[in-house]
Amino acid sequence: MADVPPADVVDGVRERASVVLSELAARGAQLDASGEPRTSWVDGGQYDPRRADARKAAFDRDGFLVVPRFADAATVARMRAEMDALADTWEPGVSVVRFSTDASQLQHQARSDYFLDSADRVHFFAEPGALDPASGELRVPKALALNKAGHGLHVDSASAFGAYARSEPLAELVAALGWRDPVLPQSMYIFKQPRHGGEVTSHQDSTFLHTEPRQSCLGLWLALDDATLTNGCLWVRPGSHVEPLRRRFERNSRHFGDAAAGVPPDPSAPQMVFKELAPPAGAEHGAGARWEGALPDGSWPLPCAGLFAAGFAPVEVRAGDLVCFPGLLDHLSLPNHSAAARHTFQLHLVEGPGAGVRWSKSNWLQYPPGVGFPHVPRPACQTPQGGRPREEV
Ligand SMILES: O=C(O)CCC(=O)C(=O)O
Repeated sequence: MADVPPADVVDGVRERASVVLSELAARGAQLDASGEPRTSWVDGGQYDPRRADARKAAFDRDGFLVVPRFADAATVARMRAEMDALADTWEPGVSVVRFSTDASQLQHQARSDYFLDSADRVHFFAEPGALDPASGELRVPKALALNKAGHGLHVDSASAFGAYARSEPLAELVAALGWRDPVLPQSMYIFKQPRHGGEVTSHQDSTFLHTEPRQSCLGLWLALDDATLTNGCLWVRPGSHVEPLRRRFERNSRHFGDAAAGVPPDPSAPQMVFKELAPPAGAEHGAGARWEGALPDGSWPLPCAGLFAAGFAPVEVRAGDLVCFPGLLDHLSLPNHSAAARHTFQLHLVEGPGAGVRWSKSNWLQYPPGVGFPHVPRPACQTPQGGRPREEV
C-alpha cells in the first residue's frame, strides 16, 4: 500500500516552500540590482551580476539553479527506454549489492569490489527496502528493486546518456555557469522506487568527488519523472554552497596499502573510510555538520518542519527539468512512500587539467590507468581563445 499524506498537509508544505523560494528570489533580485560583486563558485573570480548571465548570477548567489524543460520528451523517453533494457540484464542472484547513504554505507558500498569496479561501466545497486532483511533476497520484481545504476552511463557516447552528456545545450550551460575545462567522472540513474525508495541523507557531493587544489564538482540532476513532495524530490539548503567541505570518502590506505610509506595491504580493512575535515583557518563548518550523513531532526514525515527549520527548501520539478548545484551545497531527498516512481539521471562533472584542477587520487572512483574522463565539449558559442567571460571585473 502506498502511504500518501493528506492533500491539505501536502498543500501546506507547498505553500510554505513557495514563500521560502519567493523570498529567496526577491532578496536575490535586490542583491543583483545593487551591483555588489558576485563571486564565481567555481573559480573564485568576481563579476558584476547585472552584466552576467542570469543563470550564473542565480547559481553563484543561491547555490542552485533550476532550468525548466532542459531535456525534451524524446530525450527523457530514450533514457528511460535504454535503462529499462539495461536493467533487464541485471542478475541480482549474482550481484545484490545494496546502496545506502545512512550509517550502513560503510558496510555496503565501502566493502564491495562491485562498487569500486563500477567507475567506468554500468553496475546495479539494490534498494535496501526491496530486500528481505533475513535472507537478503529480493522481495519485489527486480525492475522495482533497483536503487541506482552507475557510475559510467555517460562513457558510451552512442547511448542516450552519453549523447546527452556531450550535447550542445549541456556544454553551453556548463560554460555559462563558469566551468572552463569540464570533464565527466560520474553518472547515475536513480530510481527512487514507488513505496520503498529510500532517502538520500544530507551531504555535499565533493565528499565523494574531491578535486585539488579546490572543489569544482557540478551536479546536473535531470528529472525523468515529475519529482514532488510525496515521491522524494530534492531538498536543498540555499546559500550552503559557500560552507567548507566537511568530510571526504576516501580509499583506505590500510586496505590498499601504501608502498611509499611502507604500509602493506590489509584486505580485512574496509576499502573506503570517511575522513572528517577541519575547516580552513579562520572559518567554521556550517550548520550541515550537525546532520551530515543523516536527516535533520523532524525532517520526515511531511510537513517536514525540521527541514524548513534547518534552512532547507524542496525543489519540486517536472520531467525534463534540470537542477544544477555545486559540490559544496548541502542537499538530500526524502523516502518515496507514494505509488509514483521518481527516476532521475544525474551527471557529475569537475574541472579538468586545463583549469589547473586535479582529480584526487584517493577518491573511490578511479578509471583504469591511462583512461581519462570524457570531456564536456567546448560549446560552439565559446571563443576559440577561451577568453574570460565578458562580465568578469
Ligand atoms: O536523487 C536523489 O534523491 C539525491 C541525489 C543526490 O543527492 C546526488 O546526486 O548527490
